[in-house]
Amino acid sequence: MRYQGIIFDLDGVICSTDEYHYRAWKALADRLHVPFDRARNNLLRGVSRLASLDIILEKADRSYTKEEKAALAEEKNGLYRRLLADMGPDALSEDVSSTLRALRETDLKLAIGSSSKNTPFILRQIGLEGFFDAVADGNCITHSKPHPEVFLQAAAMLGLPPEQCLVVEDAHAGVEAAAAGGFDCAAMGDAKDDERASWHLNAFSDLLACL
Ligand code: B16
Ligand code: MG
Repeated sequence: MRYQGIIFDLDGVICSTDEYHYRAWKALADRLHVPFDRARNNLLRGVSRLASLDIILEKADRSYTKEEKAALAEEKNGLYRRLLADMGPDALSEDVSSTLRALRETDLKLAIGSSSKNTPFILRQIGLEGFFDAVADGNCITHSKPHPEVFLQAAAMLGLPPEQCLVVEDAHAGVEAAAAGGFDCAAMGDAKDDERASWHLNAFSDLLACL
């Protein structure tokens, strides 16, 4: 096999929680009368919660204090977690579920590398708690994507050097992070055509052909 390990982004790769992020940010932006649409939402993929809020507030007609921003980020997270609470194992597509099962049958080590602080909650909701060999997420990093920290941590937890791991990403910030860390990247979704990626996936299961 070409790789010894795979590091998966979570939102937009394993599950479609990217849609819930959009709905929660949209509700907040509407309340603040700040223009926000799906194109702008794509700028937030892989970016931390507070950095995402800063991008949204670039279109605001006034400035916000640090305290106000903290409260707004908390408000969005409350909306988002309410959507997550209604999500169950059926949120995992058949394509993702069967591919993960096939990968688990190989010797490959599997990890999550996500900017999200909600990663443990999401993995529990979709029935993948304990499935991965390592989970690096927003709770254990100081620099969010496009910084490579989360992927470097995941690789270290797997005991593998970056060049032996493949990162799977749906965000341009994530593809950039993978490249900065010395990882090969398989890009899908919004980032599918990113030229910094080694592989371009139309479907999650296309991953099996990259190994
Ligand atoms: P949270 P990923 C990222 O997850 C999302 O793509 C991004 O939209 C979000 O702002 C970030 O997590 C932080 O999420 O507010 O739950 O801590 O794509 O890196 O799995
Ligand atoms: Mg993502």
